[in-house]
Amino acid sequence: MTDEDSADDLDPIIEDIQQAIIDLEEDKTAELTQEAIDKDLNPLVILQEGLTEGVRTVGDKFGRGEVFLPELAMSADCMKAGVELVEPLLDEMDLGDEDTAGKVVIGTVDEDIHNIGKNILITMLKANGFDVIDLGVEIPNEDFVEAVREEDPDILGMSALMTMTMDHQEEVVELLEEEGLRDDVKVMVGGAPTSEEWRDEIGADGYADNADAAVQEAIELLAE
Ligand code: B12
Repeated sequence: MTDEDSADDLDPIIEDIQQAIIDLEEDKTAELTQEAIDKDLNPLVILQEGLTEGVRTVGDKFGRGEVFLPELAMSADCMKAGVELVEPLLDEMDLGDEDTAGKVVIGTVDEDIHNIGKNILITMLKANGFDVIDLGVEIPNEDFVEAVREEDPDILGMSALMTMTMDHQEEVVELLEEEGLRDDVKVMVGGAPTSEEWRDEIGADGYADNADAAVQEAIELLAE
């Protein structure tokens, strides 16, 4: 994203998109997202500042006990309705200058069903020339290790959206070490509770808090 897209001068429609999700209005979210697309706004801004901020606000309310699971599920539906419209544009975005072709195995960790962010990341990785194998959600630690052994990817990506599931990322890194596979693959972690500190603590190689930063990071890791 460029400086022009900074939070200070966001198009008001971006806030309207956030609000439509906070109000749990799926049709309105889709309509406003389409309007933003028609206005030629940067699809990453629509996605990150509009849709993602909206769904995270509902997530925060859920965390504070102000809304419950049905509302959380409705916010996910709103998000998906918007993502569906933005996704074809992400597909056309090529962020890197170089030939980035590398192989990525990615999945959401065990006991965790969140996949919206992972799927957006996959779309953007593919758009940037990566060959991506999506293991899906609730992937047992051993299956990540098995996939590294069988597919020999350049990068293993693990998504974890909950504090109670992020430990699986650490366990997979440990398992890779035990199996003598750790040096064969770069490990990237992501998802709401993760951070650069977490990456360092568990001995992973990469972390990013959104999909375009994740693609940049993947490109950099492959250049190492
Ligand atoms: C939507 C949502 C749901 C939907 C998920 C639908 C789906 N198909 O994914 C539904 C309603 C099903 C759901 C269920 C639950 N949820 Co929920 N959910 C959310 C919410 C609101 C948004 C997540 C999301 O889609 N964000 C939008 C995407 C675009 O952002 P993202 O996921 O962060 O992904 C981006 C980056 O993180 C990064 N990224 C993501 N993955 C990766 C991987 C790599 C390798 C890299 C580099 C980068 C990267 O790039 C992505 C794209 O930009 C979050 C709140 C939050 N703050 O995240 C709660 C949240 C994650 N959920 C939570 C909870 C508790 C649950 C439930 C346990 C609720 C329940 N009582 O049943 C269940 C989980 C069941 C399970 N076993 O997994 C809590 C977790 C609390 C905690 N600290 O652990 C949160 C934080 C809400 C809260 N504040 O309490 N949830």
